[in-house]
Amino acid sequence: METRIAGATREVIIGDERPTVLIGERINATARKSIAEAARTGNWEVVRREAVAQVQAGADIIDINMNVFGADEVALLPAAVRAVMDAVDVPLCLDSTNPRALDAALKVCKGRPLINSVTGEESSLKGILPLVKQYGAAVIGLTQDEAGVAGNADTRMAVARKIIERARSVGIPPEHVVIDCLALSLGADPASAQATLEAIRRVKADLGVNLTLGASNVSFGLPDRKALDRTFLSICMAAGVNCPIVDAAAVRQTVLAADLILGRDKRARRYIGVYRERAKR
Ligand code: THG
Repeated sequence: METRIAGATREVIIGDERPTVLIGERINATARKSIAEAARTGNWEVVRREAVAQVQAGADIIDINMNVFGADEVALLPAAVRAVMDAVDVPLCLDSTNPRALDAALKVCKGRPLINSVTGEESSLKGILPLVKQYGAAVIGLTQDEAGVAGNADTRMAVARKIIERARSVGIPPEHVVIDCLALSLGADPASAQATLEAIRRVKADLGVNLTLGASNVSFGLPDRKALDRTFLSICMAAGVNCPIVDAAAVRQTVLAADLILGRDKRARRYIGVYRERAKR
């Protein structure tokens, strides 16, 4: 199955036979103080620079999260979209659960973005899917619902299936739905990574859709986070994740290596190409 995402001039195709697509996570006002501060003060130069740096580091799509406590996301999200589109031409991933903020951002966003995200909750399905349909966008479906983050692989599968079916019922094809099986902190529950992996394998085998993951969630509260993140990401890629949400600079080498090992980099073209580029600098 292939998911086509597009920016103003550039298309990105997500698919199992293809190199892994990296969604750059660093323009996130919820997770990063420097971005929250830039958003609050309207310092969009910081956001533009972060977009350029991520694309140079290998990000294929740029995630934008403008959910700052006490600020107006309906104004900030479209402003950030404009800033990022000024700086780079890659497709965007609009990271918001607020339908009004998404609608305002979709109005100014060029190409076919990814909306991040919808869940299995009724209110989310009703609020988000009509926007996905109206703008011809693609959407990330999180495997969580009214009962919370779905615990085992069975319940996560059921939520994924529900989101895909509901999307289909309003005219959104399965290739426009990318599922996130949700990584949780290994520190909080040592069994959580295996539950995520099992869900990834099941969703891939039974539903065949493309899969994203915010893989760095596994390392919260643990030492040597980078090693844990990289190792977990590689294992998730082998299980079926093909468009993770990541710090591109931190994981690029791991992803290039894993793609080569997993047969997603024919004749090692990308692996060797990136090495040659680096050697020139
Ligand atoms: N799934 C989906 N979307 C997501 C997530 C997911 N979006 C948000 C998040 N999870 C992924 N994005 C980020 C962005 C930034 C950071 C982590 C995840 C980050 N974290 C630093 C840390 O954890 O140490 C914060 C420190 C700082 O201020 O720099 O940077 O799972 N679909």
